[in-house]
Amino acid sequence: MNLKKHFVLFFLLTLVGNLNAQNGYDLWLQYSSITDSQLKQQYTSKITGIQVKGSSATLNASTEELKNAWKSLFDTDLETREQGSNLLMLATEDRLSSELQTELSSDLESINDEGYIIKQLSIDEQPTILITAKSDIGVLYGSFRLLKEIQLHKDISNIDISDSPKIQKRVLNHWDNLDRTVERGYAGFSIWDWHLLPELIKPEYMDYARANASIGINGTVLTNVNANSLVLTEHYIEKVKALAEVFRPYGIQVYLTARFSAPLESGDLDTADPLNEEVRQWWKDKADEIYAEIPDFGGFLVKANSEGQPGPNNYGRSHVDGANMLAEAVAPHGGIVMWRAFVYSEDDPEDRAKQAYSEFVPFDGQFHDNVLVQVKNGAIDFQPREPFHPIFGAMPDTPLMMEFQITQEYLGFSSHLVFLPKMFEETLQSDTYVQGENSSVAKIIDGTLSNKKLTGIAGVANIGTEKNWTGHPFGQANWYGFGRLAWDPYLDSEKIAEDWIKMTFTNNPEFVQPIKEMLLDSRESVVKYMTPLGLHHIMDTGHHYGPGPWVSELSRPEWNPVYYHKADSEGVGFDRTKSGSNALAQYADPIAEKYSSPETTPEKFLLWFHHLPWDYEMENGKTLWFNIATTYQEGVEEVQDMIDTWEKMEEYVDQEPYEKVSMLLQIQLKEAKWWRDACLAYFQKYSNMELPESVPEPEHSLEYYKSLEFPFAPGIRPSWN
Ligand code: BDP
Repeated sequence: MNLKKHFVLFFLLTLVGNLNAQNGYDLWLQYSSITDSQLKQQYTSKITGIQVKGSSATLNASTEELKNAWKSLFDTDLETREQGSNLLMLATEDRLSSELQTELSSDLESINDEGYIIKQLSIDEQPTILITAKSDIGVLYGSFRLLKEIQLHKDISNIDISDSPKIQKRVLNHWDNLDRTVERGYAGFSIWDWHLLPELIKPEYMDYARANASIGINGTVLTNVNANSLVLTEHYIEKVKALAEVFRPYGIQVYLTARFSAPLESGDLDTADPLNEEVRQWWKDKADEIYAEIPDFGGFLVKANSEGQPGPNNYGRSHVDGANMLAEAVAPHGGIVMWRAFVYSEDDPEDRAKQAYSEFVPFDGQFHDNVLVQVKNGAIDFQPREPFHPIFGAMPDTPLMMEFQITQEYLGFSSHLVFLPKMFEETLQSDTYVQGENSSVAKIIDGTLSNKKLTGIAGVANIGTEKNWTGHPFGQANWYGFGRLAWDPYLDSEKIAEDWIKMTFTNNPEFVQPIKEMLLDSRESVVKYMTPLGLHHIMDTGHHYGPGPWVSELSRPEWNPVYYHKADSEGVGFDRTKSGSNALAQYADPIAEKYSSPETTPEKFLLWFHHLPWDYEMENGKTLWFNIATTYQEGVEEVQDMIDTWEKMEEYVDQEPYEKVSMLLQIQLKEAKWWRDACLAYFQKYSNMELPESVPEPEHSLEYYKSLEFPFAPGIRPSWN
């Protein structure tokens, strides 16, 4: 190639690289060029080439990742070499010499099948950095970890890291429909281009897999929980297979949602009764058919008898009957069933917060070994703040899988900057007290509290066809943070924030410090301007965009916000103590006891558990009304603080994300004010009290806020099947 051509190519490649950096496509895998000469010298002298023992698609993926990253970080090639000093060696444990295996025996014992060791050693008297593991996937995870250390500018001179995931099934749940709409999706359409699969394999599929593997996610449910049985037909299984093949080298298993009435809808049978032999056989045959094409298929996720979805109850059977039937179908192939506990009924007058517990807890111990019961973090529905779901801890003989929502259905869609790992951490670290102190939700999820073999965690994805995957550039942090917590549910959200900022933007402390604080505070701000002091589910109905505390006329009582706040001239809040629904009794002591009185209930959960008079005196000596109003106001002011912080950051960020975030923050401010004004205008009707001086009068009348309609708000349920 002549010099001129070479130059043009190089220029184009750099341009493409930069464009990706600017539009956010590369996520936290930016591999930004390390210009500090000392740092660069440290890395490039410690690692002068790569040696790979063995070969497999996963090892190739690891090598490719390292080589591409090297080029981008250091603008040099990481060449494959068979011998020499200062090599990076990739090898699974069985390919190590017996001396090395002995030397590393205690390290190797400390990791599990997906774990890894990264260690500076002398191999054949040559200084070497070794990445080893029990499996190829462990080596891939180790490769990403090494790259993370470099992206964080860590010293690797005496590197010695070993790590393993604490939870087995670390899964994204896509609520993606076959027509490519995404239920509760705010980042464009579904990335799965079903129509053009299996032939057209988009580069995004591989980059999706890389991104997930880099944070340890090892499963993806491709389809919406409000499922369409078509995905189980031969035509679609072929498409699913094509995706599975792209994901396989990255250790990602595919799962599908199973519509319970599929045997009926396929036209094969006239019932879906789980105790009917033909139905049981139908599912076995279906599982065999899928596994014949996709031998590492993960299994099924099921939403049954919930919000109109069909299920075993339609035939007078129980959730156990339904789940175990499917479990038997996938068991011979090593598959699992994730059976959701998100159930509540319009005909049941019982407090919605109690229903899932009442229905599922009696089934404890009755599910087959390959069933995980998937439970949302809170008992209502992915609210900005909820106490942990009381099922956690109440089913010690059943593996429970956590379900978080990464997509921001109830937290401002993709226009609000909210760092969710802070919220996930709050749930995971909550003490359930079911076996005395230190019985955290994390310990239930990772199986250590009651010795569970099968463990899992799911996050409802916020990914779509937007160039930067998540719409809001900071939405990426929520995907990233979910993955990190799925790997280690004890991780500090501050650490997650810091790593993400550095890998995505820059290591410059002038940027990292203020932005980290902004992220960590952002979750509390959204709680303040949407649902302070334990209020919940007062979003406008259907799309859940904006405030709608006045909505009262929907046919299902528990779909109306008035059901949840119960504001009247006497006061506000849901009495879940003995004098009310007694949902509190579903929690262990000392929670049940402590929260039974408003004085000893944490103020963040006050109106979740108590209906209190507007002039109830709070800890600060002011009335409840005063505190509601000033908290809304604080929320608004904190968004203004975020804007002030961001404005100082222009020099550290590329223009495109800088401007996008600036504009989105303005939307967030406008909507925070809307929340404050609409909610206070509404609640004031009942409190009949003046607004505190520090809180401005609502900009418009209550009638105005009530009249707003958003028929085309994104993410709305397009169809239920
Ligand atoms: C609710 C969503 C709805 C989901 C449901 C679920 O509004 O779109 O189908 O959760 O989790 O929050 O099944």
